[in-house]
Amino acid sequence: MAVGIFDSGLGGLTVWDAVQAQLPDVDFVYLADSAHAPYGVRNADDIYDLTTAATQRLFDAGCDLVILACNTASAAALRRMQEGWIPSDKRVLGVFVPLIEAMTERQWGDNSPPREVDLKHVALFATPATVASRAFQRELAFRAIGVDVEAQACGGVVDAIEDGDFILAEALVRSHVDALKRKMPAPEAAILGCTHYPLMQETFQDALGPDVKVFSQANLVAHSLGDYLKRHPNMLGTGVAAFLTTGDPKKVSSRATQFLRRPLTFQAA
Ligand code: DGN
Repeated sequence: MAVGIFDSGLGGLTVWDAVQAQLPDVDFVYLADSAHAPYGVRNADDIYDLTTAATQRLFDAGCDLVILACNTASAAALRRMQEGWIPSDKRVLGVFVPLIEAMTERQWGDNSPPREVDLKHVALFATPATVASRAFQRELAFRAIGVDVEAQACGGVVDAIEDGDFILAEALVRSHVDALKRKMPAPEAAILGCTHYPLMQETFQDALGPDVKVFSQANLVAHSLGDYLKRHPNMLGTGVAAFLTTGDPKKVSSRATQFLRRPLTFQAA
């Protein structure tokens, strides 16, 4: 049994990278829906249709557990998928829960009423679709009260990263951080609410300043999956990974190799 990891493009590789480093005995199938990326500028129905199709592809590839390693898909599609689309013998997890658990220092299964947390001023950096969905704020409100979340839609950053143009990506990140600071001058913490952004984490931290705690999802998701697998040891395999794309495998392999700075070979999905 393999764990499926899905993203519209290459951003989910930051999650896969952290997960496989912490869990070397798990088999993975990674699917990049490169033919339809980026999702961040699409409407919610479109994102739902693409995300269910990609998840089904991962079920068909033998994955009983699929991680939507994409905030845009988690925000626009996961709740709707959980309302009856997911077969009872499969699990689909998003990337918000581990982040909110870390921010609020409480487990998801803890269903006590929302309570005050230490963080009061939080910046959220994400794609336009994730920001428009307000899904992060909605999920956070189930757990915490009194947190002021200021969201900044970071248009263009995913495209620049997917194109391998890190000079443009850095300039865009700095201008989005400046725009955020005009709305919230002194955030205590910042959330990188897009799985592409860990690749720009140093730039975010530098532009925000050393006192801002930056939460990035890759390690948090890995930690949370590790906990899950401790409870489901039957899901352990031999550490094999396959990489699929709906785009051009040659082009995607070369971008992915540049992205993670080690050779990765994608096949047609
Ligand atoms: N990595 C995706 C996310 O976390 O939202 C990017 C989505 C996109 O396609 N723009």
